[in-house]
Amino acid sequence: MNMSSSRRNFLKTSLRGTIAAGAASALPGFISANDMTATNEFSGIYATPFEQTPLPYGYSALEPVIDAQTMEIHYTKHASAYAKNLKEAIGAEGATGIADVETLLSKISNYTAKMRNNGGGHYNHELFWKCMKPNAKVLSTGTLHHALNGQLGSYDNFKTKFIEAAMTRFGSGWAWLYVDGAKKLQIGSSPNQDNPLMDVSSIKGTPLLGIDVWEHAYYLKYQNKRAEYVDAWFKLIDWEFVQKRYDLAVK
Ligand code: MN3
Repeated sequence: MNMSSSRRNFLKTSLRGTIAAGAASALPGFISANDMTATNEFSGIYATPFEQTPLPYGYSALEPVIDAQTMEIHYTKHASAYAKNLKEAIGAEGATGIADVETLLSKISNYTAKMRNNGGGHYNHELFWKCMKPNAKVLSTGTLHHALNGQLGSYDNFKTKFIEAAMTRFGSGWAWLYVDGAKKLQIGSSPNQDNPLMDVSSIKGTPLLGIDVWEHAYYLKYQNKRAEYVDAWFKLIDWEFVQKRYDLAVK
């Protein structure tokens, strides 16, 4: 790439960021590029790319809670299809100038059901993989622990409510811990591949932690026993990652 084309690309990228920031900043609880510091950490957490990123661990790493076959099918078939179909919709609907998935979701009402289902599906899975890790530690200190105790009563109360959200979501969907427009912690669920970033969602804010309760996420090992899957899933939560998201969401 010569100097002038690389400068053109730089300007194009900067301009996209500016437009995206302006469009997104009006939504409650949405973290826009305006709020981004210069750190890559921030953009890595709140500027999801349109391509599927590598799974941060092997397919068998989350056993025995999630079996290797489920992980492999989930990542290479389901999640990869969302990313592929999202790319198609972006091309077909002239959305190529949008900087990141968060910005797209904040104005998803302007697009088709294909964009909504696959944009949400791609974002939700990219977040889901990162919310889990092998040998995860429990949350026992820090600002998020403090906020869970202060705003939701206790960690145990948070867990009870989160499980309730996951269990009462009829059919397929997601349960969330998220930060609303007033920077308060909230628990809720969304149908299908919707999430709190979407302008069409009945719950709105910045997701911190999400669990996939589609049957494809657990059926091979747990069959119809969603409650056992959700309860076991708590052992996998990467609280250090969720803590980082929380700190950035409320600052
Ligand atoms: Mn899934």
